[in-house]
Amino acid sequence: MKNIVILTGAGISAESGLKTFRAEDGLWENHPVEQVATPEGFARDPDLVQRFYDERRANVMGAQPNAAHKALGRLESEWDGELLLVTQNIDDLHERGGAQNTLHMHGEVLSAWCRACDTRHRWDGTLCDGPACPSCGAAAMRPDIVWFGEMPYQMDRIFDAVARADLFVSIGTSGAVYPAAGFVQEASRAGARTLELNLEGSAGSHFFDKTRLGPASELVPRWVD
Ligand code: BJW
Repeated sequence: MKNIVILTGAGISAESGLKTFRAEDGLWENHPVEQVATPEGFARDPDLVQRFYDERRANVMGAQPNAAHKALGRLESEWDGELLLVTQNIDDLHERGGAQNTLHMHGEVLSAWCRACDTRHRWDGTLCDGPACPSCGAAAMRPDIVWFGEMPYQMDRIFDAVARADLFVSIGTSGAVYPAAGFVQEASRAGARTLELNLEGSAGSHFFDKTRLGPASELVPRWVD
C-alpha cells in the first residue's frame, strides 16, 4: 500500500473546541446557512457575513490542535508513499499539528481574497470595515471561503489522487456536502480500500469497507500508530 488520501471534516476539530455545522448546537444554529455561506448572502449583507467569519477567526486563533491533528502530522512526515491530506475545514489546526501539505478544499478563514485582482492575503484581524486590498487598493476583499454553489478548490488534484489511492480514509465528516461526500465512491470504484473514523455513523457509512466509531482524538492516533 503506497497511496493514501485522507479527508477530514469539522469533527476532527471538535475536541479542539471548534463547533461542527450540523450538531444541535452547531454553527448553523444561529445563522441560517443561506445568510452566511452563500455568495448571495454575502451580496445581501456583507457586514453580517464578515462578522460571522470574524468570530470564527477569533475562535480558530484561540484553539489548539488535538491528538488527531498531531497524529496525522506524524503520519505525513513518516509515510514513504504518497499521502494527500484534504480538509473541508477552514481552520489551520492541521498545519499547527505538524502537517506540511494540507489542501483546504473549502478555503481558509485566515485568508482574504481580493475579487478585483485575484490575490490572497493572510487575514488574522477583522474584515468588517470593507478593507482595501494590500495589492490593488480595491475594497473588494471577501473571506477566502468556498460557499454553497461555488467550486471547491483544487478538484483536479483531488480527483487525480483519489483515482490513484490504495486507501481512502474519512475522518469526522457527516458526508452531507458534495463533492467531498462522493470521494468514497470514487475511491472504491478505483479499487481503494475505504475506512471511516467518526463519532457516529454518517450519511455515507454504508459506502465504506469499514467504519470505526469514537472520538477522533482516540481513533486517529490508534489508527496511525
Ligand atoms: C466527530 C466528533 C469527534 C463530531 N470525533 N467525529 C450533489 C447532490 C446534491 C447537492 C449537491 C451535489 N453536488 C453539489 C451540490 C450542492 C452543494 C451540496 O453539497 N449541498 C448539500 C447540502 C446537498 N455543494 C456545493 O455547493 C459545493 N460546490 C459544488 O458542488 O460545486 C460544483 C461541483 C460539482 C462537481 C464537482 C466539483 C464541484 C460547495 C460546498 C461548499 C461547502 N461549504 C461549507 C461552508 C464553508 C464555510 C464555513 O466554514 O463557514 O463547508 S458548508 C459546511 O459543510 C462546511 C463544511 O466543510 C461542510 C462539511 O461539513 P462537515 O465537516 O462534514 O461537518 P458536519 O457538522 O456536517 O459533520 C461533523 C461530523 O463530525 C459528524 O459526522 C459528527 O458525527 C462528527 N464528529 N465530533 C470524530 N469528536
